Amino acid sequence: MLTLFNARHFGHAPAFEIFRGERVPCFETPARAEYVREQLAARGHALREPHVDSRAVLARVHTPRYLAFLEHAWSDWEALDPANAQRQPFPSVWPVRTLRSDREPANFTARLGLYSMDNGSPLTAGSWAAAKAGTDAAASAAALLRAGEGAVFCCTRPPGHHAGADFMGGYCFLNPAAVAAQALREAGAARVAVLDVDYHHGNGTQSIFYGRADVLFVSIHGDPRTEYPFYLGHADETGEGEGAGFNLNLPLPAGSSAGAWFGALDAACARIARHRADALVVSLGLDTFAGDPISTFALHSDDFSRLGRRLRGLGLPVVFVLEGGYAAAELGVNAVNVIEGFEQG
Ligand code: SP5
Ligand code: ZN
Repeated sequence: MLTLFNARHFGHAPAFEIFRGERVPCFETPARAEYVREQLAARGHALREPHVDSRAVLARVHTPRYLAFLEHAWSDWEALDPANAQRQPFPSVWPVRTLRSDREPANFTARLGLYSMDNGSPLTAGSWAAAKAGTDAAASAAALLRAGEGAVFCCTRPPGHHAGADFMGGYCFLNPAAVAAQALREAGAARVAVLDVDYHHGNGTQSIFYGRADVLFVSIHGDPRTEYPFYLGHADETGEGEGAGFNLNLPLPAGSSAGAWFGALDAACARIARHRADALVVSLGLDTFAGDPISTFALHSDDFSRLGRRLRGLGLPVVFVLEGGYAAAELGVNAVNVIEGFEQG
């Protein structure tokens, strides 16, 4: 399968994240994309560089003030204190209920909190460039589908599906899956479906399209009562306004088996078929793998081939976007199993 590789991903290499108040090594590492690249090369898949600048479509997915903040966040941070070049900024204050989010404070940490849903998304000097190259890959994939390509895989990091119109979170800064869906719409697809198979609910993507009927969002994920991102992803979230009926959440209890997961996939595929979509975007998180260090589902490597085959059965052009998956050494095999399962149909 034609793969767009985000070569800027390496610039996003945070030194640590915060877990239970302690500094721990990041789960979301550069090695992840490198394992996928190695496996793609070993199994004969061609890699290309993204060729489309996503700037225009990016501004229709994310807000201008969030994009301006993110693009300049690192230089603003460094300008506060030269020693900050060696420090990772983390938010410590957030505008929760009753506090105002319409006014952007001048204080850097207050701005970081305004634009963050958690303190789990470490920002580094190269984060903007890496995330932007990821949305460039997504826009490029949409252009390739318009030109007649049947499927394109975006091998990119950091991931994106937790990033909303104006916030980062869950290791995500910009949302390439949302950019791919929006770019496909602008390239002439009347209806697009987004299927999110990451272990975690794609709260950012859901929120971006929640009021729209042209982009259906379907997600299979760990029940938010116990699993991140906790505050979105319930079955009663079905869309609002014109988007009513165009959001389908299929939460599964932590610890669910592969059998239960593929049952939910059948329901997801039935809803996508009913949408009569012209194209599909798959948020391809592989943290449903039994060996994932932060998740609790039980898919094995051959289940990912089965996932690819099942998606091919929809008969749609597809943009695959890499999302989560933290068993890094197995990530390449699992991702390429989806790709080849799809190709072999
Ligand atoms: C894209 C994506 O998969 N983001 C996931 C973000 C999850 N952030 C919360 C991580 C909390 C780690 N919990 C570890 C529990 C180990 N028992
Ligand atoms: Zn995830």
